[in-house]
Amino acid sequence: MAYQHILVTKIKGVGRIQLDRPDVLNALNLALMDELVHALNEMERDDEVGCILLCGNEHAFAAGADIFEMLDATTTDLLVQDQFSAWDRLSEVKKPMIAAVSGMALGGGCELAMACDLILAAEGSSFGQPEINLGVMPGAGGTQRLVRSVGKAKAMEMVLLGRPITAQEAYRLGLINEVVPAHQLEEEAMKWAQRLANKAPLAVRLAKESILKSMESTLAEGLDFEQKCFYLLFATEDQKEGMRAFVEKRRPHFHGK
Ligand code: CO8
Repeated sequence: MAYQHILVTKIKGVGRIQLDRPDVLNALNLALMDELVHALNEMERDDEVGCILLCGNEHAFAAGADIFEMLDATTTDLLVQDQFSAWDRLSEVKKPMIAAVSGMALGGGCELAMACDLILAAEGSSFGQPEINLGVMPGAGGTQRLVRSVGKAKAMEMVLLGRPITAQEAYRLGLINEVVPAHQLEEEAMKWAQRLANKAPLAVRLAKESILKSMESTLAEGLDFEQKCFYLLFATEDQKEGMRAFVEKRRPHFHGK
């Protein structure tokens, strides 16, 4: 597939997807979301990709869903277009995903970052859910994932008042993992991604699944799931390799088996 709204590259085990609609601050239109899902599906199937890195440009990660596309949409249009199936697919990605945010991550942009597993942000970037100012509300996780990260009070402030927060504030609140100088974002995000890509893929996959499970289960159910995943990993060659490498005092070489 020839992509028009994203740039896709593969660098040392990292599948990098750059949102590329710079003229509209990477507004997420239907075509871009389709391409994103297509690229993610390809990367899920690609054994050489151990981690997916999602980024925008220096001015914007993404300024939200494309308002021009939604302006005249009816409820029926939205139902027929089934836009949220693309977003649902994002939540199902098994490989780890890192968002590298520079500039604005607003509305669907903030929701896209939150659908990733780790978020690194450049100094000066901002996160927000301004949909209320358009007479609507977040629709792709902004009232659900956000509250789980920043708590009810701040989520209410961000969603009801549409007030964005800075990267530093997002870091203090636990929404993101690290704030770095803007000129170091790409390098730092790639370092994190490559580090992740070198871990045992099946252990990463099940650990990710287990952490996400905790958001939707009771503690007892979550602990049960975690234990089953732990047992499962003892069926992998990577478990033997990881522990053997430790006792032999050498670096492990994982193969995802
Ligand atoms: N959609 C379409 N175009 C956009 C968007 C957008 N979300 N944001 C910016 N643009 C365009 C502008 O129209 C402008 O285009 P042009 O140059 O042709 O006039 C260009 O990008 C640059 O924007 P500005 O001139 O406005 O740049 P500023 O630096 O002055 O302002 C802002 C930047 C503050 C980000 C401003 O552009 C803005 O407020 N944008 C809208 C942000 C917003 O409200 N986002 C939420 C959108 S709704 C949403 O995300 C719902 C998600 C639900 C899930 C989706 C599934 C359906």
